Amino acid sequence: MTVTINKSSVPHKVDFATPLSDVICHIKEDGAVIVRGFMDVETIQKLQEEVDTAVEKGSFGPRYQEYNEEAGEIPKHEIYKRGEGKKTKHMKNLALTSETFRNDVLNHKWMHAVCEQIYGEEFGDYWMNCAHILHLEPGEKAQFFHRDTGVYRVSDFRRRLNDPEFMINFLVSLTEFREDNGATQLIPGSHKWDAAHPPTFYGSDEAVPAILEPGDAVVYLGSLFHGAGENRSLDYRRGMIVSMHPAHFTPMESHFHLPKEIVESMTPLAQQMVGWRTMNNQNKIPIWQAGDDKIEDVLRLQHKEV
Ligand code: AKG
Repeated sequence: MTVTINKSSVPHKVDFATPLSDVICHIKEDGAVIVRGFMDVETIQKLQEEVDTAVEKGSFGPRYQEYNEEAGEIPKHEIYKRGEGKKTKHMKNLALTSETFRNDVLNHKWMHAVCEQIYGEEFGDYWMNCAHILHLEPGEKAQFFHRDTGVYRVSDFRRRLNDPEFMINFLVSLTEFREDNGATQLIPGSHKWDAAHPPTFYGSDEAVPAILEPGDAVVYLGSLFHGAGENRSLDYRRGMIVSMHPAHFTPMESHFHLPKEIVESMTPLAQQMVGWRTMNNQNKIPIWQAGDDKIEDVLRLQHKEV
């Protein structure tokens, strides 16, 4: 199904005074909304200072460039095949790196009010799927259009128009987002499309850039086709995405509380069963990672020999 959109009016722009019911209507109808002043400029400045060194040190492009292609190690899914460009850095580990992220972002009242509306009735609690800094250097090409929910096969079984949403993303601008510096391109209404792929992977007449001042945010559904734009400017473009999904996608029992020495007496398979190891989805996309690394590597986890 395709939906005709008046490009001049979407995504709608709202602020904290806009009734939440209107905000939710825009998100459900268009798949996205822009909120002005999601964070104030001083807080954005502080966040920038906290993450700057880590972004500087971070590597460009997707991590799978380090994998052995001949051994079939490269994730096959479109998101990873086309993934991040060579002039893009996605910096993870925000809860470790940034006090502002821990204190301000994760407690953001409006963000939680939106999540509560999207998930509360259908799923109960929700939690963070991931959060990254999205940094584009000058000269970066446009990213391909994709759905962030593509990581999870189960999202293909949702009936697009009726079923509850599995992911909502808050992409906050840390610099200006302009048409010429790689503002995220969104295809409004595409969360309702049945297609698993966009009609074209790059460039679309139906796409609109999310133009943002530092501190604004574009809130979009994980099922909306979107991609970073081309950065034709002389400066970097930087944003921060916070992705939320239902707590439903979680085992009933957690094993964080197990003493490490008990976990280390277990086989790798048994460790994985209690959530102490990073896993892969069917396309070898790593899930349940520690930043960009495997949990077992970061924890230097020993295991029982098999
Ligand atoms: C992604 O990497 O999945 C994105 O959608 C990035 C969007 C952006 O950086 O504007």
